[in-house]
Amino acid sequence: MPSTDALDPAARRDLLDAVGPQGLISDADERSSYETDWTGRFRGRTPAVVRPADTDEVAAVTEVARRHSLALVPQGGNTGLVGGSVPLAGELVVSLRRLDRVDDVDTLARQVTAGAGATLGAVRRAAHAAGLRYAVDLAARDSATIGGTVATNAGGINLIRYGGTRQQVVGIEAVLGSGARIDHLGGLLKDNTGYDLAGLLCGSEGTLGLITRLRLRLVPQPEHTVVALVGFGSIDDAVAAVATWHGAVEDLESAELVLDGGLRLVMDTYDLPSPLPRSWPAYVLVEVAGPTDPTDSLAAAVDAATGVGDVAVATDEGRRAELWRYREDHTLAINALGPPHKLDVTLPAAALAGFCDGIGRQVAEVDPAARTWLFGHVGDGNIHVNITGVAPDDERVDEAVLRRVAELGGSISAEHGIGTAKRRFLPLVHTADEIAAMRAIKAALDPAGICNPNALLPPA
Ligand code: FAD
Ligand code: 2HG
Ligand code: ZN
Repeated sequence: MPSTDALDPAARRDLLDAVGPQGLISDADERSSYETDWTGRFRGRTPAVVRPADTDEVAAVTEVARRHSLALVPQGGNTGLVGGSVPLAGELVVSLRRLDRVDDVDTLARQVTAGAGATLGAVRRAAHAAGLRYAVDLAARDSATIGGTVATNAGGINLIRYGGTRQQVVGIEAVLGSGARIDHLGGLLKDNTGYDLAGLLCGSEGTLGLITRLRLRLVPQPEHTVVALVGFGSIDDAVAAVATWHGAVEDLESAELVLDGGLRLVMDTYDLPSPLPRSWPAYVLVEVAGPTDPTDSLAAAVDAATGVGDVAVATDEGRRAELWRYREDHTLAINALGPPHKLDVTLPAAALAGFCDGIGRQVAEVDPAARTWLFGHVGDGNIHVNITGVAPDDERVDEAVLRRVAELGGSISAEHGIGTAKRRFLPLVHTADEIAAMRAIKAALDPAGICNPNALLPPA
């Protein structure tokens, strides 16, 4: 697929016919925020940003792309962390953000239909107003779009309880690279009628088509929520405690690991007070929510854990949010140090603590200037390895971490996806036959290869 360093006049004319002047951004200043990713590590260039207003316009744009052999990068909120949403090879950016309608919540079915461009926050607010909750949540909630979260199969802070995005999608509308439309928004919970196309598009990272609308399941709102930040004497103790809470604590919503270095960075960057009287090598932020007050059962589980130090507990919303800041603001605080390398990995339970203990040293052996930050969804075995002090295009530390993860039987992407950043490492975790099967699916649904051709699958 040729890249589109410049758009030829005929293609521009056809795009204008497809989306109208208000749907096409050519001005360099206006394009720039679509060309650089959230971390600042991945910077590309696009000849134009196309902003279709509805599904018909999305279909018309793909038709123009096929006619003129234009590669497309679908883009939602551009909060992706693996370089998959920006035009690194001169692709056309297709922003889905104008498809932002959220329909009335169907309280009987406990479902809602939303346009791909609606933010996660907007969907969550609509569900909340109807007395329900959309179960996926993450810190970029007010920028990330529902389409982007489905395209990346986003995980987030509540996966431990409700599953990831794929588990919430009960219907999908999309325009495939071939031009074929998927229109399956019925939301039937039992629908055993062949290939799971919604499941396939979930996590496809824009490589098969453009997602335009979604039908999502909603869950009840909990009546009581309690958050605790628990200090531990070691990472091993923190990881072991979370493993026991898994079975013992009913209604466990989140279990997030924070280390002392990261906590200090957040405190220093945002001038926050220390959350506990003393500092500890490791912390777990744990949230429990249910129909009855879970404070006592959480306190009992914390007391029973080994290596527990100080504990801060919050039940009211404001204080809970204060405690969450120490965890959620890691991403912003690390970014303030310069574009990080982000490796979002899962480890098998038995390898988790050892990996966390040793990986910083291994990175330093590869590049003594590198600094490693670890945090994340420890309850799911998912650790975010952030590395600062390394040039954006120097992949030696990425390779060392991902090879170590693969040796330990882990995954090189727990939740952010493969994007462009990790595509060359996909063979570490998939066989040649598996990658060939993925290529065959891509070739069948996007035969002209117009959809995000430089993401996910390794270079041929
Ligand atoms: P984009 O970044 O615009 O795109 C991401 C990918 O999806 C690209 O490959 C793009 O081509 C494709 N895409 C986007 N929209 C569509 C569409 N409509 N149709 C087809 N393809 C499409 N991720 C997690 O999993 N868990 C977290 O806890 C989490 N926390 C985060 C916290 C912060 C502060 C930030 C900045 C990011 C976080 N992320 C997290 C990463 C990011 O928010 C998610 O990957 C999110 O799902 C991306 O949504 P988006 O709309 O920004 O997609
Ligand atoms: C989170 O869990 C996100 O906060 C971002 O997935 C992780 O910054 C990161 O690496
Ligand atoms: Zn995460």
